[in-house]
Amino acid sequence: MDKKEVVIATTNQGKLKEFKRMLEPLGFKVSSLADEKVEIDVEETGKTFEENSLIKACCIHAKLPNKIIIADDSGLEVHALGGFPGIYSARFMEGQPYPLKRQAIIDRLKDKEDRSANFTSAISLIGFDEEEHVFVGKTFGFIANESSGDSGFGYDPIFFSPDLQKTFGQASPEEKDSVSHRGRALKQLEEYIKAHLD
Ligand code: ITT
Repeated sequence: MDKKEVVIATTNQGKLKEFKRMLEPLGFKVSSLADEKVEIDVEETGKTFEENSLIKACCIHAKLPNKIIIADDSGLEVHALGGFPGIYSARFMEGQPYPLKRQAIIDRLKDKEDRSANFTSAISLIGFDEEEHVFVGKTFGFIANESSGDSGFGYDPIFFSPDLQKTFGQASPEEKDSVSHRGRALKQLEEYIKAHLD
């Protein structure tokens, strides 16, 4: 098995784009569920990012047992809202467009002083060796008063990153990857893979 050929178990095109642009320059051959002709709706029954990430990776690994699977479960945690939407970031106001979902978060913070938030990404790796692995990355910031920028996806335009001094929506792909939750989790995955290539 080529240990640098991986399948990204996501239906989220924003995530897929980020995985491709971070992994391909490192010499990985990245394929999507569409490339592998896998169509499956995985039910996220876990209570944490780590659990849901492993559920997704395991489900896809059952369909593609000879492949290395990478899955991501991630979300925005707003501290004044007790970590909401968290693992429900995709399911919150499901079916509504992101501009409305972003505005709903801003509205919920109307009377709150604390606008701090973080993104978390739990990335699973299954099929690389005998073990199941989960790598967790976080990035801290604040919920802006309004959406800015149209780069990235999801909640990026309302997430102000103090590291970048702009929202993720205003950041270039390279800037976002250098400080993002997904970039940080992926760094750990990359280090694990590099240390275990035989
Ligand atoms: P898959 O399960 O198929 O991977 P999904 O979008 O349903 O796709 P999640 O359950 O992990 O995935 O939900 C993640 C949500 O968290 C995502 O849809 C966004 O709303 C938000 N999110 C995660 N990472 C983000 C990022 O880098 N920028 C903006 N929003 C992000």
